[in-house]
Amino acid sequence: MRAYGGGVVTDPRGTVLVSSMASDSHTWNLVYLELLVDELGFDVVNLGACVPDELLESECLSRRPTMLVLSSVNGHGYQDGLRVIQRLRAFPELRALPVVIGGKLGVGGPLTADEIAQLLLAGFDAVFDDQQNTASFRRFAATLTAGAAQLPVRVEGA
Ligand code: B12
Repeated sequence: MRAYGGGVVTDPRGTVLVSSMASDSHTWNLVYLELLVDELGFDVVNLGACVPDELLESECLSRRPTMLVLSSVNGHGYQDGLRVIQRLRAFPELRALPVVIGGKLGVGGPLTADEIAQLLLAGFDAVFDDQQNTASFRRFAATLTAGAAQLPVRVEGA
């Protein structure tokens, strides 16, 4: 719950999950993102560092967040991200969930255009490699509506 100019609003823009992935133990990137997302008016649940894929999946399924923000800075974000997004998108309930990834995603400096395209093709809605400032992330977050990710999803074969 937070106060806005005299009024009190409960869960105004929904909950955003902020998380690292299994291989990454860095934490200040997550603290930074938690503050940034909070400033944008969302409630934030920060899952922390070295989050196993299974925990990420169960948290998304149980909390049904407005967005999942993945951060990685150890250089393995590209590989971790490809694996994680394919696992998440395999759940029909999570196919429409906005999922973004950012940080220092490759071991050789910024990702190539081809690598970014692979992440998008695998299911990410946006990729924020370190060359960008936060303006593009803020613009993306501004387009989100609480509950949008919970619209009914067509289950193939149903
Ligand atoms: C502190 C630190 C550590 C600490 C972490 C302690 C902790 N509790 O966090 C320790 C010593 C544990 C560590 C370990 C390692 N580290 Co380290 N570490 C750093 C260091 C010095 C600072 C990181 C930091 O806290 N920055 C402050 C936070 C606020 O900023 P940030 O992490 O840069 O994130 C910013 C952006 O990336 C962006 N961002 C991040 N995520 C996202 C997500 C979205 C959606 C958006 C929009 C933006 C965004 O926003 C943030 C603010 O601008 C950096 C070097 C540096 N000066 O940056 C190396 C660095 C990240 N580490 C590095 C490496 C290689 C490692 C190790 C692999 C070293 C090793 N051989 O063991 C291990 C990996 C451990 C693991 N399993 O992950 C490399 C990664 C290189 C790469 N990506 O190719 C770096 C860059 C050092 C370097 N120049 O080589 N590290």
